[in-house]
Parts: sequence; structure tokens; C-alpha cells
Amino acid sequence: MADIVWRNAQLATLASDAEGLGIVAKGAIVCESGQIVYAGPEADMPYVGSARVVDCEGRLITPGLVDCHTHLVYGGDRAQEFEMRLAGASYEEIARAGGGIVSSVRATRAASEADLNRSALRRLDHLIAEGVTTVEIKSGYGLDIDSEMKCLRVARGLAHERDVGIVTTFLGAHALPPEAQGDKDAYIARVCDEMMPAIARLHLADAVDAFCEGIAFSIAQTERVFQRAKALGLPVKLHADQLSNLHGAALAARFNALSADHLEHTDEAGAQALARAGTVAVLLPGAFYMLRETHKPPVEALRKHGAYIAIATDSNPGTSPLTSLLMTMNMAATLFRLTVDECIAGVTREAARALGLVDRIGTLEAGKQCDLAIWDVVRPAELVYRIGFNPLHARVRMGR
Ligand code: DI6
Ligand code: FE
Repeated sequence: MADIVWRNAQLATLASDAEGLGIVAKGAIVCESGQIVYAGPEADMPYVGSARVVDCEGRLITPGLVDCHTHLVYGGDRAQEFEMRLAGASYEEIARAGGGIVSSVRATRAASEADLNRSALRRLDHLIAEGVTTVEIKSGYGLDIDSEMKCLRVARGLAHERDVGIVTTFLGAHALPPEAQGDKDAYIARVCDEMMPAIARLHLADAVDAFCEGIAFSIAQTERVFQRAKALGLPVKLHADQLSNLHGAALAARFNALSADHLEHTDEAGAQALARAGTVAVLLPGAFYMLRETHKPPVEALRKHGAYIAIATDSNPGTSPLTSLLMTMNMAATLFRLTVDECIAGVTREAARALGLVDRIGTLEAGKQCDLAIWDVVRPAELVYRIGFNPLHARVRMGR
């Protein structure tokens, strides 16, 4: 028996077989036990008996938003480093001088689980206030086994305090911790042989990520991480080609990664490899903006080869202190020239795909979890066009 119905709404269903956003001008959604059982024209709605009926008064309903790439759990902040960057220092210079990611590692190690929970909740609440119903959260500011586990436990724990889906990713291969004294290979061995198996055993991570970059880890080191993840049955994803083209996108495709993220320096062959593998290209305009990067991801090539494109906040203390997916859509449109449809698909269906969850969330279709964002807008473009304005009317997760 249906328990709740939203009627008199404009739907952006994002249904895979539909054109563009899959708009239904006068639509209804029927929910039963937290699942969508009908999403389509109100005129064709099935009999709903005594279900509660909500009149949406013409508002737009999209799938609940999905932020598929964040580093939400960390200690401290990097406002001081931001000031140094404003004074002329580059991100790479700061990283090489022992600042950057490593300064967040010090603060994260020093923080208690309660501290980390409190600071992450404040950021999570900003996302939720804009209609986000699922968030991916990476570790990667602990970089030793206890601190990485601490961050993953905090991330998982957020789902008990807020009505939100949390997906966790182990990013032990994010940076070299100070105690490794420059020995990247030895550290990667610890990531693969100690940290990852222990984290897998406790089911603390749903996937494994790495930062493949000159200032981080090489292609060969990333391959070792990926091979171990595959052996443990964990899907992989990659921070690829953000600052230079190490051909990380092609590597991610070779391992059938869920996603390859950043991609500012990816070439056409990399874009084609992603498309062929079905690996989602996750664009992160917040980091592009914050670093005043000028080399853009190969959007035309991704389109030409038919790659899936998602966008995410990359919320992190260094390169993207951003907790707004609405702002991220605006940035993706203005900076990368994504269309409105690409932006909205990028924070719903394609972001769900990047998490391996597109069979459960990300569209308004029968059989999907009933996660909705109901917006006080007339045109879907308004979600992308405004800057710093939140038109969310209501947020529904699992039918509530
Ligand atoms: N790429 C990024 O943009 C973040 N991590 C990564 O691998 C930056 C993380 C930081 O600077 O704290
Ligand atoms: Fe990131």
C-alpha cells in the first residue's frame, strides 16, 4: 500500500531512457515503504487508497542530491595557508615546505573522534540544507592506521546523527606522512599490507582512492594500491591528472574504476578511455577555482566520446573549502561550460553512478529509494544560475 504521494509537481526524473532531465510537467511521485513505486504524469498515477497526499503547488522535484567526492572529516582548517597563497605562494610550494595536506594531517591526528564529528557535522549540515541526501567521505588526513580508522568511523557515524546516506572511501594514499621520511614505496607498502586489509576486515570503507600526482604518488605506486584493493574486493577511484598529466585517467579506466576525479590535465585519449570503461569523470570546479587553475578538464572530449560526467564539491580544507553543491553547479557551468542538464545530472544520476549506486538512488524511477529535493523554482536552470541562494523547499529521504 502506498503511504505518501507528492502531486502537482514538475518532475526532473533523470530517468536514463528519457531526454535531457526527463521533465514531467504535471507529475506525481508515489512512495511505499521508503521506495518510489511510481514517478510520472499525475494523470496516469495508480490508485493510492488512503495514502497521505502532499500538494507541491507546481514546485520542481529532483532526485535528492548526491555529493560523490568529499573530504568532509578533518581537523583544523587552512585559512592561514590561504593567506599565504594570496601573498603569492603556490599550492605545490606550500606542500613541499611541509604545509598543505600534511598540516591537516597533524590537526586531524590531534583531534578526538568527538571533535572530528562536531566539525564534520557542521559541514554536512550545509550540504543537507541544500537537498543533499547521499555524501561520499574520504579518509586521507590520518595517514596512519589508527587515525585513518578514526576518520572512517567518524564518517560512518554521521549517518546515525543525520538522515543521510554516507559512503566511505579509504584514501591512505593521499600524501606522504612526515614519519615516512620521504620513502613513498615503504609507505605504499604499509597502505597495502597493513591499513587496507584491516580497514576491509572491519568494513570501514566502501571503496579505495589514491592521489596520483607528482607531489603525491606515481602511476606504479597507484597500481599497487589498486591491485590490493581489487584483491580485497573493494572498488577503486582516483584523483587523476589534477595538476599534471600522469595519464591517471587511463590508469583508472584500466582498473575499471568507479570514477576518475579532477581531470584538469587529462588528454583526449584519457577521456576516451574513461568513456570506454564506463568510469565516471568527476569534475571538481571548487578546487579549480580555489587554485586559480587555468587548464580546464577536457569537457568537449568527454562529451564526444560519451563519458559519464558528474560534479562534486571536493569539500576539503586545502583546495576546496566548499560545502555547497548548488554553488558547485554554478561553477561547473561558468568555469567548465557544462550545460544546465549536465550540471543537474552531474549531482544526481551521474554522481550516484560514480558511487556505484545508480541502481538504488540518483533518479526518480520506480524501484529507487525515495530521496527527493523539492525546490521553489519554476525552471530547472534556476538551480544552476543563482549564486549563494538556496531555493530548497523540502528534502525527503527514504520517503520521510
Ligand atoms: N586533491 C585535492 O584537491 C585535495 N586532495 C587531493 O588529492 C587537496 C587536499 C588538501 O590540500 O588538503
Ligand atoms: Fe579530493
